[in-house]
Amino acid sequence: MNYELITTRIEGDKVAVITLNRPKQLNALNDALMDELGDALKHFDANANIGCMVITGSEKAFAAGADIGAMANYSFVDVYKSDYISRNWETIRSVRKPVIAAVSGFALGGGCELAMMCDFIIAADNARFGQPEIKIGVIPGAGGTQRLPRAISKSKAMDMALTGRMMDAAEAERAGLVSRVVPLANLMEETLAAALMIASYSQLATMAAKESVNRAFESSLSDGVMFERRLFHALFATTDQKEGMDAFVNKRPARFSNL
Ligand code: DAK
Repeated sequence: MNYELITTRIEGDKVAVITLNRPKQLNALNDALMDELGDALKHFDANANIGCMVITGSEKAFAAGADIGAMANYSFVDVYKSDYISRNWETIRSVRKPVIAAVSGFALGGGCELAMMCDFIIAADNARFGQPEIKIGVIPGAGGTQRLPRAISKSKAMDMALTGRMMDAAEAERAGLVSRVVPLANLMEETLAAALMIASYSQLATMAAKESVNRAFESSLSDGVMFERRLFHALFATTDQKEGMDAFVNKRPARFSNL
């Protein structure tokens, strides 16, 4: 896979790591980068060996937002008629395998929104999150005003979107935006440990867990619980359920086949 604005690698046969790679622009997200990211995500999602993906950036920036220079001269007609960058930004939402964001440095604007589109965020202690679009005369455009209030409450989301201030890693963890904060030096080690653990389980179960948690944001509690119940029932039709439970009963490690 030949990319110019991202790099990819496989860890432990089962985890794909995608690194955003526009360091001089603090990984500002342009159309070409989002095309490459979408392509890599689709490729790894379709790879039967891969059980989990990680998206990361540099120590200084996960991503400092959508590329402001590229957007600066667009008119309403340009962005509305072309459905400005919805096409490649939405790809991550169609990925069925778990995706972890490993965030160090700035995750601002579209960078914060990209991290929130991942299934969970592990943050380095130098991470800083924000939706500063208000400072450049616009508002978040990739779900920031919708995912932030779900993640951190209306009050904090309003504070972030209206003042454009940044939130440090400790505040992000307190607010529930990130699942854990780790020292910068340990970010990849801790993220890979989590990703390898996820990838060691049955892909059928991890995909079902992801689908079911995501349903919580789209349905009533009773509909969501019913959705979960049916997926839970369905997993009893899999070889991996028999293997996982037999392994537990017989005190041996499970060997999942994704069947
Ligand atoms: N775009 C383009 N270039 C950027 C950039 C960005 N978002 N952020 C930083 N850079 C560039 C800087 O211009 C600078 O380039 P040179 O001058 O060296 O050529 C280089 O990266 C280093 O930046 P600084 O010199 O500014 O570095 P500092 O450490 O002093 O400051 C900073 C770091 C992150 C605080 C600062 O760079 C900054 O405030 N950056 C802008 C952050 C921002 O406003 N982000 C939000 C952008 S709007 C949508 C999807 C997404 C979006 C909209 C719609 N759809 C699907 C429809 C998203 C919109 C946004 O994200």
